[in-house]
Amino acid sequence: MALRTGFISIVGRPNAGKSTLLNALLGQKLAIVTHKPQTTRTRIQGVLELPLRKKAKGDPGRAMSQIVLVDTPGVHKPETQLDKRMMQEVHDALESRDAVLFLVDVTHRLPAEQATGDGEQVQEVKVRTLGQHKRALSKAEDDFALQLVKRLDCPVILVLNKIDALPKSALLPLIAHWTSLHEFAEVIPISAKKKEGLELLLDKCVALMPEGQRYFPKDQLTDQPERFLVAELIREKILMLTGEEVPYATAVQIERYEEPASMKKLRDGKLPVTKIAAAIVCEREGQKAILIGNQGSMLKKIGTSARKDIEGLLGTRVFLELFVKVQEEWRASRGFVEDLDWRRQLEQIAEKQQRDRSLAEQRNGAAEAAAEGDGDAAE
Ligand SMILES: Nc1nc2c(ncn2[C@@H]2O[C@H](COP(=O)(O)OP(=O)(O)OP(=O)(O)O)[C@@H](O)[C@H]2O)c(=O)[nH]1
Ligand SMILES: [Mg+2]
Repeated sequence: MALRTGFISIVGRPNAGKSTLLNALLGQKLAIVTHKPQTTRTRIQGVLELPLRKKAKGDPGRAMSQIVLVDTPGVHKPETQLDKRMMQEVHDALESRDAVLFLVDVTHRLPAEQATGDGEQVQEVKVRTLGQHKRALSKAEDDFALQLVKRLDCPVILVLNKIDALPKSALLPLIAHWTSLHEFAEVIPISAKKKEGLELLLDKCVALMPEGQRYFPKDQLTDQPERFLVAELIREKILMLTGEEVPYATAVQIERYEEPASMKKLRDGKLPVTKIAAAIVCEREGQKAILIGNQGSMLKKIGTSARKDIEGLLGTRVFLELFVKVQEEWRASRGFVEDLDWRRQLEQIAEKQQRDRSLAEQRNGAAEAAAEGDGDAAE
């Protein structure tokens, strides 16, 4: 059987479990995951190599394949420049793809609570009204996300996620509901967290891929350089450790990234060291105070837990230096938001390296010319 290759974008509302699914399919943590919505801000590509599974009794087999999975930010109505950038990332991921996984969090549509007795009536009515309001909001957000996939001309698989948190009897009405709204290529219930239903999902994905050549070398996991994965790990800790507006008003920029010259252990048996300095950018002095914490306690917590994860990722020891900067209303600044994009930062790093190289060449050239001049004078 020939190799099947293609791009599959994972889209859905914030918090649906898109990044959890990407990590589960890859068997490695590539995207950060938190319980807060709008965790992912850029599209993240993960390269999945699947070996051939031969036909057997009751198993049609599976072709050898390379699937490029693309995790995206949650679909939401944009308010700030940052939101617009996030939605642009979703649109970009939908441009170049062979199939799409539309991920739905099944726990969003649990039936309304039932009133239990006279004594609790007032309380129940209140709760129910709030529930109804939430559900109306939720429906508007579902519709908004669905509109995006309705426009696509590629197969869309409906992936009902978090079935571990739903009574089995609630699944069928949900499937009926969603399939009445759109003609999906397949409907697959899964639990990304518990890794249930993933093999079936992969079988369906591979079947939809065209035959072709690999897009990435066999052993490449992602197109995202380590320094940006590091920035994301720091942002994950901020999302987990701070509340209210702070996580949303925060960005992380790597200011210095020095890899060890060799990955060999040092003479004292210790692992080599990667030196990293990162700026945590927030919008207000109040947020800065929260991020630093009492006598630097919060910054220390963020640093310690991020460092552990980064050491695991890089396989070296890590010296991590964090500082907090205020950049007022950065989320409203198009230029700043664009500068945060790692693809753009990579370009800037490459341009700087090119400038440094030409400067060095010019300097060398001038030094050689001066040396030749000296030589001429001496002759
Ligand atoms: N119970 C349960 N929880 C899940 C499952 N998949 C994801 N979650 C949880 O849902 C929350 C959101 O997961 P993410 O993977 O960050 O969701 P996302 O869709 O990437 O979210 P954004 O990046 O904000 O759009 C986390 O708390 C996950 O642990 C699942 O299968 N079952
Ligand atoms: Mg995510």
